[in-house]
Amino acid sequence: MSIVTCIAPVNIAVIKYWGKRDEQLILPVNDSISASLDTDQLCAKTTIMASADFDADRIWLNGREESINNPRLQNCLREIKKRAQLSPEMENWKLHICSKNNFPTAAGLASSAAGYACLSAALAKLYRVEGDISSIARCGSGSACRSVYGGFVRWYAGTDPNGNDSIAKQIVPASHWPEMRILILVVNEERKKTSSAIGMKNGVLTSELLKYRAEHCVPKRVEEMNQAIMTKNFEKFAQLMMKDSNQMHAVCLDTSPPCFYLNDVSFGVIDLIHAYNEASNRVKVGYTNDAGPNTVLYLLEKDVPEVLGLLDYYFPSKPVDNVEYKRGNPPASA
Ligand code: 2P0
Repeated sequence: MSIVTCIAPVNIAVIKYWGKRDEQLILPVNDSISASLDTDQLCAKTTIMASADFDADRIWLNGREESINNPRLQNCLREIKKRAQLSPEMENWKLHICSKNNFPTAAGLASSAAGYACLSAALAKLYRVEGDISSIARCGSGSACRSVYGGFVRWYAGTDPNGNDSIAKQIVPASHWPEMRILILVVNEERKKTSSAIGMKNGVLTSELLKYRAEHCVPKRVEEMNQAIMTKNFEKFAQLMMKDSNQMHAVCLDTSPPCFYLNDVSFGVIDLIHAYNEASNRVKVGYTNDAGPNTVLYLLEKDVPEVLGLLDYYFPSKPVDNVEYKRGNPPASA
């Protein structure tokens, strides 16, 4: 029997992926950029056992058996086998796949990104596939291709209809900007009403703003963000991130039917951050929202105590099931 284990990080986009140019191949309409969180805090862990003695392929997610016929999972398996030099032994393998997240579902983080990145890395190790595996992770979930790398990562949309150039590359490792901190504010633990896949699909079909954003806004913004990261220009970084997050949610409103991911608390946090930055006469904190109400803050380590105090004053927290609450100790660092 062959056994491999891998871990992969959660990533939080600072320039958002929103919209596919090809639903089947999971090819995006625009480039995106994210930071991967430290894997010692938030990650997916996947173990794969391969043996000719198993009766069938099987998969367990967080201890529960799921269908192995999930089309996205099958896409990853097919892609890896296409790239592998299959030995006669490998040809006969059946796989038992166990994947676990070390973060609570209550944190509202997309588990599919870390999960599919991890699955792809583990499959690559098992089948001895070398080279970039971000395109394999992408076949599972678009944002998963960014979780293949640590630090700041850019997913290039590419132009090839087959998606050969739609891959992720690391911009810089986390060590480039060690002062960067990420706070995840758990506003609501409920599952979102509209999945991001449906929200994006409806957006591509109905939103003119989505098309405008992809063609006229993101290409320039993504270059500026790249530069802000390279030069560690926090103010520029935060401004671009906030603008891009708000534009993604404007696209969601411009979609028919519209998708509402933010709630009153998310808007309250956004208002507070703008008021705080204005009172500070500089941009000390940036925020971003994915397809849900939980707001993610990016800030520098030296500003963490003050910002936590501010949040505690305006949004006194109540204990959340399963969430380890670390006051004065940021939950994640890039
Ligand atoms: C992102 N999101 O860039 C954006 C911002 C959510 C908001 O990528 O259909 O789960 O699997 O490709 O990757 C969530 O979308 O969608 C996402 P699929 P995915 O992080």
